[in-house]
Amino acid sequence: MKKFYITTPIYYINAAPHIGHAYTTVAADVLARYHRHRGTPVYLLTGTDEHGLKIEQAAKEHGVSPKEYADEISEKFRHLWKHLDVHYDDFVRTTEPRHEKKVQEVFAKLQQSGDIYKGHYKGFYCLSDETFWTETEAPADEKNIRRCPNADCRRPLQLVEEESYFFRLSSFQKRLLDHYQANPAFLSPEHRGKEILAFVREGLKDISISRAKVKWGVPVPGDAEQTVYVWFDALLNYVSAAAASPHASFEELWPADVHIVGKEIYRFHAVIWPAMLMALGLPLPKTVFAHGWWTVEGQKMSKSKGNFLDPYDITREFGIDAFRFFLLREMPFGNDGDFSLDSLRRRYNADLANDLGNLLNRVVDMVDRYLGGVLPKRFNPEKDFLPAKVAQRTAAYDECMQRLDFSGALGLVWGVISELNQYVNAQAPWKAAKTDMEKVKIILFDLVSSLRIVAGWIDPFMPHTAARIQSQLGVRQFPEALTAEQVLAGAQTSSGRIQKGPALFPRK
Ligand code: ME8
Repeated sequence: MKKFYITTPIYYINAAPHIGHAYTTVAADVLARYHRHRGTPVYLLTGTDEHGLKIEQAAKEHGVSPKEYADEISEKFRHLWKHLDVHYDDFVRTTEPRHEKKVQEVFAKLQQSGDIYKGHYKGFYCLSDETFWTETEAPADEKNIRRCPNADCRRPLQLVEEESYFFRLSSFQKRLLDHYQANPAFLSPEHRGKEILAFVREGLKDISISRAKVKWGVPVPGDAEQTVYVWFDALLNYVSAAAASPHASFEELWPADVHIVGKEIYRFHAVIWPAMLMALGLPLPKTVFAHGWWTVEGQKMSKSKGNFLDPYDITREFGIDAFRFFLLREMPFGNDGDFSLDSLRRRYNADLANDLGNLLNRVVDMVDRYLGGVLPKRFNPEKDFLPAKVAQRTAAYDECMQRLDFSGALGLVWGVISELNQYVNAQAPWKAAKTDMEKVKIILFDLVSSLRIVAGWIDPFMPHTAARIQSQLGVRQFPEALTAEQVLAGAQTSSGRIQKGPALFPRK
C-alpha cells in the first residue's frame, strides 16, 4: 500500500543544527503525525548532506577527516530530532553505500541516455551555497569582486574553469512548464511558485554537475578525475533512500507526496530535481513546498553574528511542546518571520498558560468542586450540543493541515479555545451551582468534551500536552491522543473520572 511519503532537506553537516533546521523538521513531523493519526500509513525521511568542498574545508579546520567530522555532526542532528519528538522512519546520509551506489547508477544511466555530457565549465562558484553562477548573474562590482547574488549570502565568488559534466537542463523547459500547469499543487505555496514559473519561462541553461578538484564526493563512474556535484548527489537522496529503505519498498514510497524545503533551495527542488526525475523516467513528487525564513531578533542568522539560537537552550526554558507550537504558530508556513525570545515568552504566557492552561484548570477544578471529580453522562445530547458545534470546525482544520497551513490550523484551534473561555464566563457555572445542578452538569460535560476535541487537534503539534489534557479529562488512549472524530464518536456516552494534574504551562 502506498505510504504518504514526506521529506525534509538533508542538512549540511558543516555546523550543528539550529532553529532553522528544527523548523523544517518539526513541520514535517507535525504533518506526519496528522496523517498517521488519521490512519494513513506515513513515511518520513530526513538526513544529512555530507559531501562537497564546504564539508571538506570544515573538517580540515577541525583537524579531522571528513568522514569523522560527518559522523560527529550527523549524530547531532539525530540527537536533536529525538529530543524534539520527531519520529522519522529513515535517516539517510549521503556517505552511505546505498546512496553513493544510486548516484553512480543514475549518473551512468543519464550519460547513456544523452542527458549528461562532458564539456568545459567557466563560471563562478559560491562555496557557502555550493551554487554555480554565471557572469551575468553575478556582475563584478567597482572593486572587480563578484558576489553571490543570493541576498542572504553576498559572499565573494570563486572563478572556476575546468572540465566538467553537464546535465541537459535546457531541454526540459517545456515539459516542466507543462507539468506546473497541469499540476497546480506541485509548486506550493502559490507566491513562491510564481517565482519559479518566471524563472523557467526565461529559459534554462545546462548545468555543471561535476567538479574536478573536489575530492570529497561521489566519484563520477569511469572518470577518476571528477566527483559528482554535491547538489546532484544530494537531491538523489529522496530516491536512493526510498529504493533501499529498511522498512518499505520503492513502490510503496515513490513518488513522494511532499518535499518540504526552505525557500532558498526551491529552484533546486522545483526545477532541477523534477528535470532529473523526468530524465530518469520516474514520476514527479506531488508537492514541493517552500517555506520562509526565520531571522533572529530582526537579524539574519550567521556565524559572524554568532546569533544561532540553540534549540536545547530554548526547550530547557520553555519545554519541547511550547517550542514546537511557537515555530508553527508564529509565522505562516510559506512566509518569513522573526524569532525572538520575547515573542516566544509572550505567546507562551498568552496562548498556552492563559488561554489553554487556565481553561483546562478551571474546567477540571469545577468538575472536582461541583461533581466530586466524576463527569456524569450527558442527557438530551441533541439539544444545543456544544461539542458537536466545536467539532464542526474539524473540516476547516483538516483543510488547513492538508495544505500545510499550520498557523492557520492553530489559529482556528485558538479561536475555539477563546470561545470556550467566553462560554465559561457567560454560563457562569459557579452561579448555576447555587440553584440548578442539572445545568452545571450539562455545562461541564460540554466543556470537557469540547476540550477533549481541542486536545485531538493540537496533538500533532504538541503530543505531550495533548496526552496530558486528555488524561486529565479521563479519555487518554495510550500512547496517542484521541482525534476530534474519535472524541465525538464517543462523546455522548463517555463520562469518566476527571483527574486534576499539575499546570500544563506554568507562567514564565
Ligand atoms: O541547503 N529559517 O542544507 P542546509 C528557516 N544540504 N529555515 C531554515 C533556516 C532559517 N533561517 N536556516 C536553515 C542545504 N533552514 C542542503 C539541502 S536537500 C537535497 C540539500 C532550513 O543545512 C530550511 O529547510 O543549508 C533550509 O532549506 C535548510 O534548513 C537548509 O539546510
